[in-house]
Amino acid sequence: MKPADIKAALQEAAKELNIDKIGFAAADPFDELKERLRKHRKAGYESGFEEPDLEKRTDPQKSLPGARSIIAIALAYPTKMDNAPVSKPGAYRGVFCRASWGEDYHHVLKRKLEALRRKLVEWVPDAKAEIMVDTGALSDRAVAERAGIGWSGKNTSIITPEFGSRVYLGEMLTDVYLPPDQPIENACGECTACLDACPTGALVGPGQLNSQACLAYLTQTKGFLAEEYRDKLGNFLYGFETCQAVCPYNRGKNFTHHPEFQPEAENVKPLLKPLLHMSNRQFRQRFGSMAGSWRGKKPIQRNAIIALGRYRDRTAVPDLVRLLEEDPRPVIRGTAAWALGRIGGGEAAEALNRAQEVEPDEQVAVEIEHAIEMCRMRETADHRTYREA
Ligand code: B12
Ligand code: SF4
Repeated sequence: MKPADIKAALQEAAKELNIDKIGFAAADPFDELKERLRKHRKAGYESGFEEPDLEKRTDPQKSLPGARSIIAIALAYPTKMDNAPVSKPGAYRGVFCRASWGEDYHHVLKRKLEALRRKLVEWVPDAKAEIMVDTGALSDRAVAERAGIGWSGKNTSIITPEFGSRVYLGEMLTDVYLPPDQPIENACGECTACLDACPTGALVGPGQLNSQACLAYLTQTKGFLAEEYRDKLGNFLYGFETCQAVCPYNRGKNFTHHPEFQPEAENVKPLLKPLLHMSNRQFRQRFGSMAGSWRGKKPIQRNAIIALGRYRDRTAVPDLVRLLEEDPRPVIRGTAAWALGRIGGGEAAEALNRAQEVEPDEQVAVEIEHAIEMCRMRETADHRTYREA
């Protein structure tokens, strides 16, 4: 088969496989990206989740010697949920970002790419191919950009004219030559909605993200969340969305044609309190098939505690006291102390005072001290309001 015919056949196969976009790029080195990545690293903007070897990140030959083409795909995911459960006092809920709705996208995209690989091998029996979705060495966005899937937005996401930026990306490197597509023009124009809306200023410039300040990243860390970010997290348990939510290219978009990405409402918007005492097994059973489970239960529980503190949910005090007194993980005890300080009241204050006597961990002890101070300030404020009323 001629290269153009193989390409056309792959495009046809992609339609049958319910792949929303397919694009083709040359497997040349990503020299411009390499320079950007160097600067990104030097500035301390990396998240640590990226492939560390910049040669591997930018030279497809390192992943597949002899690579000539890259086949890039994109799948759109939904943004709206039918019958979303409502968060209410005493029964507050957290949320997983939309990129974690339904089945883990890594599996879904890999299955589609495997099916494309099987087709390719039918037509070119000795074809070599290497599939990547998120965890591969290459920058999925740089590949998608070169293959004409979308442009690289000021929020750093790939934006497709048809589906906006709520698309997952994946690619297949191959040693088969396939005629490349052209990149599409950047259509952000004068808009700066994402830069203006980012609550932490993590978007330090158009297309440049300081991951260390990005709430999407911070929801995934396992240590203490710096206090300055706790109020900005809202009720997010995993990932964050503001720079996508405000983008005009996402307005009104909701694609529901991939049954795999349909969310299980109770799992993507779970009640917060029951999350606090889950065993590892319960966590895996309930959340294990979602992309948002990859860092384990600790960050999710820490974020749930923060959300309860922010909601000032008094009904959560007994659960938080139990964590403060019994949980073996300092991050969980310390964050529970913060939440108790936020909620305040006699029961919280007494538990904090008791914990102060016995807490062995230095960082947790500092959190407890701050929390006691918060309780005092709250009490004084409440008294003042009472006297003035
Ligand atoms: C590390 C990582 C993160 C980190 C860092 C993100 C970042 N912007 O760098 C954190 C944890 C914060 C994160 C968050 C999210 N992520 Co993420 N993440 C990745 C991962 C594994 C590597 C990205 C990376 O290397 N970043 C370093 C930067 C420098 O490289 P890059 O983003 O690839 O580079 C592009 C642009 O940033 C731009 N660029 C870079 N430097 C510069 C400099 C200038 C001057 C300019 C103009 C442009 C520019 O050019 C590159 C080509 O487009 C990729 C998967 C992969 N293997 O590529 C997924 C990936 C980027 N993530 C994805 C998703 C869905 C998300 C979230 C939406 C999830 C969520 N809701 O929380 C958020 C979005 C936050 C955001 N604005 O990026 C998708 C993006 C899909 C899309 N449409 O773009 C990817 C591709 C996974 C996938 N296969 O679908 N992610
Ligand atoms: S919000 Fe505006 S500037 Fe940001 S990515 Fe979307 S169109 Fe581009």
